[in-house]
Amino acid sequence: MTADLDRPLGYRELDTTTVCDVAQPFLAGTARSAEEVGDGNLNLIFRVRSSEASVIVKQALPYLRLAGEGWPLTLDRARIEAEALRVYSHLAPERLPKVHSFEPELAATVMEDLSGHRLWRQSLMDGDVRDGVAAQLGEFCARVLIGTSAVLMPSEERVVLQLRFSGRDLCAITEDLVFTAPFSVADSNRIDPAIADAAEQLRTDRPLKQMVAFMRFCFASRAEALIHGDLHTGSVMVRDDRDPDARVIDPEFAVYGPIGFDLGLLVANLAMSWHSHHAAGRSAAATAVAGEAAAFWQSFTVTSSSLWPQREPWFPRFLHQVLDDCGRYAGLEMARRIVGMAKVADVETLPDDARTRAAGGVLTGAKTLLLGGPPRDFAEVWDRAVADVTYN
Ligand code: SR1
Ligand code: MG
Repeated sequence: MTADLDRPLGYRELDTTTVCDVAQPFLAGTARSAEEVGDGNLNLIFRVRSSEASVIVKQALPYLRLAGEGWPLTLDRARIEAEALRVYSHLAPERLPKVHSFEPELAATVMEDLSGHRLWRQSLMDGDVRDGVAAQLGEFCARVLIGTSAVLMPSEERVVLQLRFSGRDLCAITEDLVFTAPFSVADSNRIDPAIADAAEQLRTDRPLKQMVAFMRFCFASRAEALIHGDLHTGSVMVRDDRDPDARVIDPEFAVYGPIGFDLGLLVANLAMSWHSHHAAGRSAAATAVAGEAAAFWQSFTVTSSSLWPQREPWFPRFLHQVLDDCGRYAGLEMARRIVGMAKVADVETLPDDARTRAAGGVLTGAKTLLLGGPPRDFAEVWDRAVADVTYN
C-alpha cells in the first residue's frame, strides 16, 4: 500500500510547536518545550517537556526519512508498532516503554520518555558492555516469541493477530534491503571501494545466493510468531545502572515471521560490535561482547524451556531449528549492514583502516554463517560469526 492511499484525513506532519498539543493530555504540568530527537531512518521523534515531566511523541512520516519523499512508506506502520507494544506488554511488560496513547489520525504514539536510558548500540560502542542486558533480552525474546506462537497462544487469538499484523509493506523493505539488494547490483547499495572485491563475491557466489533465496522464502512464508522484525542493538535502550533495565523499542516492522529472524538480528549486531572492537584493538571489549552473546542465547533457551508446555514433546527439535535459522539470519543482517543501504555506527564510525578490517571480518562471518552446516550449539554459531579473522 502506498502512503497516499493510507494517509488519514487529519494527518499533518508535527513540528516542535504542534507536538505540544498532542503531548499535553499525557503530561503532568504545562507542555513548555519540544525538541526533535530522532536520528533513525524512518520517523519523527519528539521529546516534549513540562516543568515536571516529559513524554516522547513518535510520528510516522509518509516516506522513508533516510531516502526522502521519493520513497513513499505506509503510515500503517505506526499502528503496527503501537499494537505490537500492546501485545508484547501482556507477555513482558517490564521490557517495553509504556504507551500512553496511539493517535491514528496523526500516525503518532505518545509514550514513556526513557530519558535515563540510552541506545544499547551506543553503550556497546563506548565499550560499556554491561552485564545483564543480553540476559534480559533473551528472556524477553522467549516470552514474546513463544508466547505469540502456536506453542502457547490459542489458535483463535493467533489468527486475529496474524490478520492485524498482515501488512507486508515493511516486510517488502526487509526483503529488498536484507535479502535482495546486498546480493545484487542495486542502487540502494552503498559499497566502500575498499571492500569492492568482497562485495562482488556476495553477488557471484552461487551456493551463497541459493541459501539467501531460500532464507528469503522462509522469512516470507513461515508465520511462527509475532516477531519484532528489526531487533538490532539500536532497538534496545539500557540504563547505566547495576540493573540495566533493558527496554525494547521500535517494533514497527512487526509481523508473523520466523522466530530465528529476531534472534539472528540481535546476534548479528553483537557480532558487528565484536568486529568493530577487535578491528580497533579493543580486545577486552570484544571479549565482553562475546560473553553477552552467549548470555543472550543461554537466557533464551532457559526461559524457553521453562515456558515450554509438557504437551509439546519437541523442544530439542525447536531449539535446533531456531539455532540454525538464527545463524543464517545473522549472516544476512551482517552482509547487508556492510554493503547495503542501512549501516551500523559501530563499523561506520571507525577510522578508515579499522573500518575496512571490520567490514572484511563482518563479511567473512556473514558468508560462514550462511553456508555452514547445521550448528551443534550456539558457540559454533558465534565462532562462525567471528570466523577466520586476523586483526593486527
Ligand atoms: C529503509 S529503512 C532501513 C532500515 O532501517 C530500519 O531500522 C530497518 O533496519 C531497515 O532495514
Ligand atoms: Mg527502528
